[in-house]
Amino acid sequence: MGKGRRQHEERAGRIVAAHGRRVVVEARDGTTRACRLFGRKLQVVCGDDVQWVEAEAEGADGLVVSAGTRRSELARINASGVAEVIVANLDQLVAVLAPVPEPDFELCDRYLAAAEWAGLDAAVTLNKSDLPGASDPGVVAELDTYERLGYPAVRTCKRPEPSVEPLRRLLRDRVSVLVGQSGVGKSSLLNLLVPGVEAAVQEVSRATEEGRHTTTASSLYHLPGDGDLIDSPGVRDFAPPLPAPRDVASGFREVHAAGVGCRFPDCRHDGEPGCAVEAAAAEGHISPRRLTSYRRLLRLAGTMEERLRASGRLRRERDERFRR
Ligand SMILES: Nc1nc2c(ncn2[C@@H]2O[C@H](COP(=O)(O)OP(=O)(O)OP(=O)(O)O)[C@@H](O)[C@H]2O)c(=O)[nH]1
Ligand SMILES: [Zn+2]
Repeated sequence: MGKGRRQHEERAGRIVAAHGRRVVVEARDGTTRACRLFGRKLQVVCGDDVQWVEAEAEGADGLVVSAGTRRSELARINASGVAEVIVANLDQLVAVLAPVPEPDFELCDRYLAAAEWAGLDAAVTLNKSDLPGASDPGVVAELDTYERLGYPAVRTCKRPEPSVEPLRRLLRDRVSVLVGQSGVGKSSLLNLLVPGVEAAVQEVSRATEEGRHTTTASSLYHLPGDGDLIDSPGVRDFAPPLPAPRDVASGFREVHAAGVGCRFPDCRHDGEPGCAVEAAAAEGHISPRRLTSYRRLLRLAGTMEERLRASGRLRRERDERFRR
């Protein structure tokens, strides 16, 4: 600490690891401290900008005293079925697909929609590009569809020679997460992108006092060059909360764009007369598979809304959050 600096001077920092109320703060000078949160009301997640002070607190070296306004939030549905924010100040979501396990494009659509609802950039990577299934015409066609919608689509693999450069370029200068179904190779990609990540994970476990083999903390890793990756078991294959049915379309770029031409302003693009989305699909401008994905999510959102209404939990705030 500099000479004459007051012990309790507030300093700016960023949450680079969080496990409940045990966090690691990175100060502006790049040094990190295990910290606790001041007061019961304060809640932070990985990626939050915070103010902190040096202080001995429950074995930690500092106290986080306040959190700044977030430019974005990524939420998931937790085990109790409630939406909770898991990452703050994210720029980009990268959906990871692979030929094996069989690619779940509907899940990929849902992640891309979650990115749209949260106001994030999104991209797709087909990992395990060394496997023959990576050039399957069906897979190639789906990647083309994503590219035409404006989502960058790259290919990566860890074998026979690691190839992650195209993905690295996408991650430059941004804070990103890698998401996707189990087994597509997210951990393998993280290991290739962040040298020494295993040591970093152990360091976080120590700082947040987790068991070494039960790491559930989320962590922010700096990429060589510029850019950051946030990773945690709760983020990798998170279930994105759904907005109210009328807002689902804003998660599908092509449906949202075509929807301005529908006869009814509140058209849900689900069989209504004069639906411009239906017409665009019939003319081949919208992928039938994407439209099916949209409609499945629309129905799911309807079911969720009814369930929430029945339990009296439907709140206006939730609707506001997804409105664009
Ligand atoms: N052929 C091939 N196999 C890969 C590649 N990347 C990962 N794998 C294999 O795929 C399997 C799953 O990889 P992981 O990195 O554990 O996948 P994950 O997405 O992190 O899986 P979860 O931890 O279950 O979420 C492992 O057996 C890897 O060795 C690749 O580029 N090519
Ligand atoms: Zn319509």
